[in-house]
Parts: sequence; structure tokens; C-alpha cells
Amino acid sequence: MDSRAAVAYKAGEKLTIETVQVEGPRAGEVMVEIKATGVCHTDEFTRSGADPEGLFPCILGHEGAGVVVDVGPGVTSVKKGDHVVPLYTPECRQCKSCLSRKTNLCTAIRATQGQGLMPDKSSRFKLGNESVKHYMGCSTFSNFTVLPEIAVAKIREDAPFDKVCYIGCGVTTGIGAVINTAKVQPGDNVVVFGLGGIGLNVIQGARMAGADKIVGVDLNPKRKALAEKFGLTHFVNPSDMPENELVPYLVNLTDGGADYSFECVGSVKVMRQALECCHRGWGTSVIIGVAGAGQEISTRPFQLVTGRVWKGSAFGGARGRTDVPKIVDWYMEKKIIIDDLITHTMPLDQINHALDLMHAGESIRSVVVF
Ligand code: NAD
Ligand code: AHE
Ligand code: ZN
Repeated sequence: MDSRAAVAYKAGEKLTIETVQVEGPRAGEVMVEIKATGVCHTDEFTRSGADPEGLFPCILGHEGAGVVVDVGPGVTSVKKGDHVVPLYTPECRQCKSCLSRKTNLCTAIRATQGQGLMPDKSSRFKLGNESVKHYMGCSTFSNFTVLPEIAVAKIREDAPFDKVCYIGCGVTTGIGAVINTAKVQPGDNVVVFGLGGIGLNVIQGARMAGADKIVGVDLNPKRKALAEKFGLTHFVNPSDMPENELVPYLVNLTDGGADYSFECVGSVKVMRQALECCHRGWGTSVIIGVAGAGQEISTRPFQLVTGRVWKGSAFGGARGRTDVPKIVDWYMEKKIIIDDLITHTMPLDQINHALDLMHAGESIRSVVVF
């Protein structure tokens, strides 16, 4: 069938709105009509060419919500008409990783997903005669997309698509990093670097966990007021002081260092600051940001010898099919806030404007509605 989609032809080029051809679902797959999709910094990271694994031409987007319109042979866990959130981190419940209970990084389809293909090594998207790659197994910048059934979370039908799409990445990544990865406890002091679509969800997660000081660090002064609504207690703008004073300032502000810090920028320089502002003996820093191609992190080993811990978090450590429906419930029960973070809503043909707003620091999340 035909589908309107934003196609990324080449790294660094603007997205182009096209009518692509989408093949129906094969065994174990479902076709989803995407109703809304958020635009995450990671989509832009790939479009820009900074991701060494970026494949083109492709259909980006991994933060969607929609309705199952067709299922392939053997699909049992969802049916036509079900409301779903696509999962770039699937949950097969059978692989070594799923069974370990130690990680959310299901390996069932990771290899082909990284090649921009479905598990049978083919693409469901075509533009004329040319095959178009899937992206993060989701490709939510297409009105219709195909996913393995293990890569969709069934959600309640009264949840608005244009809000809960954000649970497909940003909300779950931020809140999950606090609750699942760091396991922040009441009274902990937390420092969050980068108060964008992810960092503000880390702040709201820290407040839910009962953190004491919630310090936010961002170069954009406009982030302060919004972050305060989510639980921020102290705002720090690195440009207000010489670079070498930032870490000692944060250590002093948090009575000897953060119990937990979170890097939500994607800068290796900031990752180092985030580790080094942690408390001697136990402070843990969680890397969420995705850094550019070929970048490496560094610190003095003494930072780790003296008890600081460096960790990472993907999709907030969440097991998608199990956890996403619960997070949708939290939103519907007003336990978490999403609406204030969706600063812009637009039709598909304005998707490049969403990228401009991100670069200008004007948006938190832009959502495209089909
Ligand atoms: P965003 O663009 O909305 O926010 C980034 C924020 O960082 C902005 O507010 C910006 O002003 C701030 N910033 C830039 N340089 C800074 C500096 N030196 N110090 C402090 N703040 C600085 O991006 P986002 O959507 O929130 O994504 C943040 C990062 O998280 C990206 O790298 C993205 O790719 C990554 N991400 C990772 C996961 C995961 O599962 N690990 C999931 C989603 C996004
Ligand atoms: N290809 C990139 C890595 C990108 C990355 O780290 N992706 C995160 C999700 S970001 C969502 O906005 C992730 O979950 N990774 C786990 C995985 O298995 O890919 C690079 O830098 O090479
Ligand atoms: Zn994302």
C-alpha cells in the first residue's frame, strides 16, 4: 500500500516528503498506522550523519503511537484495532538477555534492526524500485510501518496518540534511567546535565523518587522555568563561570558531590563533568546522551578508584511490552506530566521545521500528527 513518509535520502540532507510503498506484514509481523510521532534528538543525530551506523535512504522516527491495521501469520499478542507504541528495544521474553532479568537489551532482532531490515533481512519499504531502510526497527516518520510483534507494546485505547507517542522514547528513557538504572532513593542529591526532552523527564523521575536536591545544568537559560515545574531545585548555567569551576561548584552545591548524575546532552566533555561531580566513594553517573562518531570518554582512573561509578542507560532500562503500558497508565492517572513538554505539534510536511526548532533551542518535543 501507499504511505506518506519523510524520507532521509542522504546524511546531512533535509527530509523529503514522499509517497512510499509499504509491503504488508509477513509471519510474526504487524502493520501499524502511525497516528503521531515525536521527533527525538537521536533522529537528528542520524540524519546529520554523526551516527557511524546511519544507513540511507531510510525512514527515521522511533517515538510513535498508532493502531494495528494488519497482522501476519502466527501473530498472537496483538490484533487489528489494538492501540500500540512501537518499541526500538523489543521484548521477546525468550533470549538470554530477556531471561537474565539483568538488562532490557533484548537481542532477538538486534542484528537485523541495526542493518535497517526486518528479521528476515528484507525491507518492507520501497520508493519506486529502490528499497528504503527501516530505522531503529520503527520508522515512525511513515504513516504506515511494519514491525515484529515483539516490538510493539499494547496500550489502553483512551490514551491520546499525540501525547503518549513520547513514551516511545523520551519519557521512558528519562524516568526509567532514574528508577530502573540509577534506582534513586528518597533524599538523594541528583545533578542532570541537559534539560531537553530527556533531561526534563529525568528531573520528573527524580522528583517521583523523592530526591532532595535536583540540580539542572544547561547552557540555555530558558530551560530554568520549565524545569522548576518538574522539580528542579537549582539551575546552573555553565557559561556563568570558567569551565574549570563547574565541577567544584556542583560538588559544593551537593554537599560533597551528587549521589547520582545524568548526562542528557551527548557530549563526551559533559560526560566527564557528570562523572567528576559525583560523590567520592559512591556517586554514580548515568550516560544517556548519544555521542558523535568516533568520540571517546575519558577521566582519571583515580575517579573510579575512589568509588565513583560510570553507567549507561538505553530506553531507561525499560522492558517495553511490560513497562510502556504502565507508563501510559501513569500519564492517564496524572502521575506524570507529558503535555507541558510537547511544545510544538505539526503535520508531516513541516517535519524539517521540528529539526530547526530543536537546533534553535526553542522546542522540548515536537510531535508530528498524521
Ligand atoms: P535536546 O536537544 O532536547 O536537549 C539537549 C539539551 O542539552 C539542550 O537543552 C541543550 O541546551 C543542552 N546542552 C547542550 N550543550 C550543553 C552543555 N555543554 N552543558 C549542558 N547542557 C547542554 O535532546 P534530547 O532529545 O533531550 O536528547 C538528549 C540526548 O539523549 C541526545 O544525545 C539523544 O540522542 C540521547 N538519547 C538517548 C537515549 C537512550 O536511550 N540512551 C534515548 C533518547 C535520547
Ligand atoms: N548507533 C549509535 C548508538 C545509538 C544509541 O545509543 N541508541 C540508543 C537509543 S537512543 C534513542 O533515542 C540505544 O538504545 N541503543 C541500544 C542499541 O542496542 O542500539 C552510535 O553511537 O553508534
Ligand atoms: Zn529517542
